[in-house]
Amino acid sequence: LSADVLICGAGPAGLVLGNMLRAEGIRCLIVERQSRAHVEQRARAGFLAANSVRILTENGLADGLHANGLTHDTCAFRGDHGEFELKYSGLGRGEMHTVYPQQDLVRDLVKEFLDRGGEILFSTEVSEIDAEGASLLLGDGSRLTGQFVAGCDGQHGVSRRAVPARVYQRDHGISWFALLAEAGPSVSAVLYAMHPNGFAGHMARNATITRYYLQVPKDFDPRSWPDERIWDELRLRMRTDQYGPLRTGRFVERRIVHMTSHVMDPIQHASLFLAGDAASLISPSAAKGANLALMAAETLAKALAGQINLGDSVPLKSYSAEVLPRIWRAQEFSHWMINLLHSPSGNDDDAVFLRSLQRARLESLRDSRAHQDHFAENYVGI
Ligand code: RFL
Repeated sequence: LSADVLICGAGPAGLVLGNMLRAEGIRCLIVERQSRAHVEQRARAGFLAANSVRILTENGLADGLHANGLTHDTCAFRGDHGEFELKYSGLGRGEMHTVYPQQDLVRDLVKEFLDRGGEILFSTEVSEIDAEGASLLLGDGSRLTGQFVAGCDGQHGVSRRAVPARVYQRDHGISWFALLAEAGPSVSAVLYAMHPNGFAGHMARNATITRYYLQVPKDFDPRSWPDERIWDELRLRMRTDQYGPLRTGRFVERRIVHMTSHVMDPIQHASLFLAGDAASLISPSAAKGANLALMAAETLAKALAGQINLGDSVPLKSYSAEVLPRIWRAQEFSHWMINLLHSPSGNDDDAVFLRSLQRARLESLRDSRAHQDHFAENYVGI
């Protein structure tokens, strides 16, 4: 086995990078801890920004997405202020989302990478990365060496440890109970509901699957509530008595997602370059993670191709400086969304103060066209 670029991790970042490198004739090998079946079934993201759709389309990776993805362009905010909708395809840069489940995208990308002559070692764990030597130490003690290594192994991977960087992180102190229900959409918009019990979200995936979120205490046990208890809480927070019922169905996924963010700086060291959740973890409040992963993968692929095929070292040297400002823009918006969607309960001055700010923020978004344009640009943009 030999390759110019060794890629650790077959998520969206590693697979887009691998496909783009193969299109440039660069030999690359992906090492993935999980089995092929596992990565092709792992439900996570769904909302792809216009920039992600562009990257996939320009690189011949969007056939499945164009055939089966659904465009989405409206979000709604519901609370004791009432309800308002923002049709963001008519705001800001006029962009929309394409909803395409991450596991379907991963399945398409794996197939295409193999068709392009790439190699993937599935069910193979990387236990250590040597950034200076451009090599991966595998779980069985063997070693793979290339010219460059791409760390695309997500938030719990090993590549982050091989970069001597500062890590800026923040625990937002908020947890979401993330659910996937076998139920069609109850409203056509992405719905953000604010309630004294906490935030609730509704994001349709397709005609039969809907993602729901419920803000819960940090130590919440996802098995502690029977289905009916969950539906009751969703109905209450989404004020269905006022706005109409929810379509219900079996929950096929229940997991807890803690709102944490981290950014490494720099995201490169010697021959190792990080992309995706390995470089920065973003809270899912604004659905940016997979989109940032694709943005970094595209930038890195071009930089590596420039170096390997043309001997141009400039883009690779400035990879970190190129990508980090875009990561921070997304982090800033995500952080703003967290403050928009969550507020403390209770009646002490501090809680009432923060709830009043939340309300003012919502009213500004409801009433100001300039604010709506700014929101739309950041909500769909990367
Ligand atoms: P991934 O997808 O985690 O892939 C990393 C891969 O590396 C493998 N790996 C290793 N392989 C070998 N050796 C090791 N030592 C390894 N350690 C790890 C893993 O098995 C895995 O296959 O990272 P990548 O490519 O950076 O992609 C990031 C995205 O997956 C992530 O940001 C998004 O899923 C976040 N996210 C969302 N992003 C969006 O853009 N839009 C959304 O609507 C959205 N919804 C979500 C989300 C994330 C969620 N969860 C589960 C946190 C909804 C949820 C509930």
